[in-house]
Amino acid sequence: MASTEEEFSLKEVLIHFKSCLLDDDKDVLLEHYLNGWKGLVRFMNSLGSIFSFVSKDAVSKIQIMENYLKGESGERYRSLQSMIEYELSGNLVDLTQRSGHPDSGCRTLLRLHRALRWLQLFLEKLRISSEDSKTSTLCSEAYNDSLANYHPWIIRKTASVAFLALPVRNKFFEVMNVGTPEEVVDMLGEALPYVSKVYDFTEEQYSQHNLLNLP
Ligand code: 1PX
Repeated sequence: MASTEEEFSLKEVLIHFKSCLLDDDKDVLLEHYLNGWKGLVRFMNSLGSIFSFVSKDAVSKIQIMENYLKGESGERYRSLQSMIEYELSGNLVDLTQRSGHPDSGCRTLLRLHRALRWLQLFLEKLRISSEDSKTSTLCSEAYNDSLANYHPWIIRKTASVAFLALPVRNKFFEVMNVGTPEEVVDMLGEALPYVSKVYDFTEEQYSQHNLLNLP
């Protein structure tokens, strides 16, 4: 019988980013968004403990969001738009410095949103990569063009060392458990537009409400 680890496919993870798009791509359902992240973290954990410092931070942010979803105002956290409206109208977001609401849904999700940009860039680089491309280079280029801009030197340094431990391209594709390298490339081509739509919509909402720099 196949083990859970063997059944785990990156395709099933990325599907969550398709199913979180609501109403003609005009909202994002947070439950599916977080399920997408949980699957990604699981994938990252399967790469080894070198990424556990990343995993811990991602898990804690997912947990903060899930607690809101499970809490008494859970219905207000059903979608991105309803969360933003609820937190802003109730003054539940620290806009200039962390104080009364240090872990608002808006600031927590913003961290995941910035990481989604890294994921989008990295997956696109993998999709168009050649067989001899170095995963660590693709990953660190994607990181430097996105998340790194928000991280202090020590985290950037730690991340750049961890990237060196990434498996080579074909091995990395194998871990995704999608099929042949060609099938992986096709799957990425199908899934990435949804990741991009989720990213673009979230970016637009945060920009409209002036939330892109939440402390
Ligand atoms: C086929 C590819 C699939 C790979 C899936 C990998 C999932 C990666 C999940 C990354 C989630 C990272 C969330 C980071 C959020 C963040 O920016 N947090 C920082 C700021 O938080 P704060 O609350 O203080 O404002 C926090 O300081 C972060 C600490 C941890 C280090 C983050 C390094 C991110 C590197 C991302 C690349 C992961 C490489 C995985 C390789 C597959």
